[in-house]
Amino acid sequence: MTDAKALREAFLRAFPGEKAAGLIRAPGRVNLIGEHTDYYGYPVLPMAIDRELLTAFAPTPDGTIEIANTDARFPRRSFQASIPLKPFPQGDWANYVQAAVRGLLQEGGLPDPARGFRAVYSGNIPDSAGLSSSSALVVVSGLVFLTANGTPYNPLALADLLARAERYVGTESGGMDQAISLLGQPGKALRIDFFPLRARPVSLPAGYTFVISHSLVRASKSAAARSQYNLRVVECRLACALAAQAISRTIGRSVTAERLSDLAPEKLGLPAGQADRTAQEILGEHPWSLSDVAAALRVSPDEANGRYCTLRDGSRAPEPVEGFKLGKRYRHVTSEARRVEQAVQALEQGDVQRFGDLMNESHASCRDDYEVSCPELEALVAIARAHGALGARLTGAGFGGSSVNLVALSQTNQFMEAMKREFYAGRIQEKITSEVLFETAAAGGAGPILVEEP
Ligand code: NG1
Repeated sequence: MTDAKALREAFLRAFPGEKAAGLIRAPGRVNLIGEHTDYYGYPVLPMAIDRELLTAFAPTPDGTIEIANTDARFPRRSFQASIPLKPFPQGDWANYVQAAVRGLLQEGGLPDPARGFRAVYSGNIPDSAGLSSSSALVVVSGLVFLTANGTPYNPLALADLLARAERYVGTESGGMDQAISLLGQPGKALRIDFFPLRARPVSLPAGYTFVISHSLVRASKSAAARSQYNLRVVECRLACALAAQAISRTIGRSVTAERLSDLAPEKLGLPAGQADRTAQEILGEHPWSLSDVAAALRVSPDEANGRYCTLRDGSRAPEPVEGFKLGKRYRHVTSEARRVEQAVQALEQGDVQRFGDLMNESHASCRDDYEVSCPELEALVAIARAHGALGARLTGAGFGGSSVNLVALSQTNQFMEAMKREFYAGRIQEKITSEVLFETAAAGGAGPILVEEP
């Protein structure tokens, strides 16, 4: 249910005698290209989608935050708009609301304690699908909290703040999702750059559409997918330290790099390819143990563990049995960053086939070098390409979730039928719904959709 009238009624049922003061929406997103690049400071190219999370809310003067959801899987919760906030058990939906509230109390200039709110949430973004339902929840909650306190905001600064805020939930994520949810533009993708956050609209080709298809493997950020995601972040921190050391040696001056994008040739003032070759040479193709990395960096394994493997919550990412695959991870991130540049160029030149080819190359790199695909996603992209998709790739963090397919508008129906027949029919008994297979259009960013008299 994302109908505004129905949501106002749901608010009345959840909070009898009270009337919603306003409605706010935040869209999900699909990332077209630039996967696992945001947390290293490299660009991404997502678009906001016409699936959204909607909330009806009213401020509370006493700082109480009380939230309900029209989806029965998400139980009613309440807490106070004041630090410290006691988190709910891991995986609880209210933790995402708390993340926004905590972020704004700590960095957003809101008084502590602040005014709270009562809110009913309702949405149609499939969850655990790589479509950022979690960030839509953080963004919409942040906007409700700001509105309840009458605090104005700058969307770019807010996107930055909410990206940091969402990390409280436990993923060492980048800033793509919150930015696109807040800044999305109808009919456009956004090229988003980080450190500092910037966004530039890129027109999408007329006569084509994006179809999203779920692999039926849930990519839940509260489970195994989260530790895999965090492990990739750690691997790239290790790759970055080793590469910076090797590049410093080669060019005879010390290079400090906080993230892989600090080693981009234009930042180092080096000819294209030189730093990359040095990095690739030191990282090699072999897996690394933590003690190998520590020895190469001339620090103790304990120090390397503390410095590079520590996650935001203070825990340490465990060393994988098969070792850290640093060369492969580095190659994915740097080649994907180049593909984003080329993809933007292709779109600007109206070269749709080139854009599709880059989507396919991105998928191969996510599968072979970053190792975030799975058999179901492989089956999906193969079927998609065999039935007319110009480009088909996993989208979002991977490990399940969805793929995104670039399809000519004239072939959409045929394409969807083929996907139903060849992928879904053998896997789901019930009706194949628009939860798992749907065409989407680029939507506008989050904001109020209606303000009623309080
Ligand atoms: P998903 O899991 O698709 O919402 C995650 C990260 C992004 C980005 C992508 C991979 C969160 C909230 N978001 O997106 O920042 O790193 O993976 O490109 O974890």
